[in-house]
Amino acid sequence: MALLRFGGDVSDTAKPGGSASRDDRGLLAVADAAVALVPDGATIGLGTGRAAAAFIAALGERVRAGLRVVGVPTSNASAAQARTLGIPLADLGDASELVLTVDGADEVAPNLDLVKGWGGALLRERIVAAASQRQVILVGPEKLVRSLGERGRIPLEVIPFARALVLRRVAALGLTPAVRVGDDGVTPVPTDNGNVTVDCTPRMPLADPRAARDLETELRRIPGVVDTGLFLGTAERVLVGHPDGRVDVRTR
Ligand code: A5P
Repeated sequence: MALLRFGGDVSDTAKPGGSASRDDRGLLAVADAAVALVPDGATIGLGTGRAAAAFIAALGERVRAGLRVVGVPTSNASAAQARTLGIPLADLGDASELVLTVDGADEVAPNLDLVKGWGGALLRERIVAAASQRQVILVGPEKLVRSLGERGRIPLEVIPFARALVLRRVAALGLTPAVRVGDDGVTPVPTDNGNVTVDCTPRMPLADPRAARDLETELRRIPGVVDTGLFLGTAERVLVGHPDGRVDVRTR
C-alpha cells in the first residue's frame, strides 16, 4: 500500500499549527493586510497552517488592542493558538454568519482555483469557508502555479473504512495515491475528524480549470471520499506576500 510520511515529503510548513518565522516578511505582511479586512464585531473563520497561524497571531494583537471579534477555527491547532492569544471562539453551529474566512493554500491557479489540505484540515476549511461570505487566501509566491497539480499532491479526506477502495479507484483514475502517515512511516495521520488523508499525485498538472472540475467530480464520486483539496471557485481574493514585504492582491 502506498504511504506518504507526514514528517518527510510533506512540507513542515504545511503542518497544522505551523508558525511563521519573524523573518518571513511576506507572510507577516499578508497577515497584517488580512487583519485590516476584519470589521469590528465580526465573526470570522480561522484557517489552518503557517499563513493562517501568522494571521491568527496578528489578529491576537488587534484583539489585545480592543478589536472585538469571534473566531470559528478550522482545526484543533488553530483553536489552541487562538485560545492562547485570547481570541474568543465559537462553534460553527453557534456562530452568526461569518463575514470572511482567512486561510492559506498549497496552490493558487491564475483563476484563483486552489489546492488545499497539505496541512490536513481541508474538510473543516471547506465547511467554514462555505459558511462565510468570502474566503481570503494568504500565500507566498511559491504557491502560484499555472495549473493545479503542478506542485504535486491533491489531498482527499477519506473515511478509514473506505481506504483500500479509495486507493484503488484513485489509481484507476490515473493518479498515484498515498495514505499520509506519521514519522513512524506506517501509522496514518488522523484528521481532526478521525479520518485519514490520501494524497493523490497526478501524472501531470491538470490541463485547465475544466480538467480540475472534472477530476473533482470523479474524486467525489468515490464512496468514502468525504472531501477533496480542490477548492474551485471558493476564493474571493488571494493576498500574495513577497519576501521583501510587498503584498499583491488578486481578486476573482
Ligand atoms: C491546511 O489543511 C491547508 O489547507 C493549509 O491551508 C495549506 O496547506 C497551506 O498551509 P501553509 O500556509 O502552512 O503553507
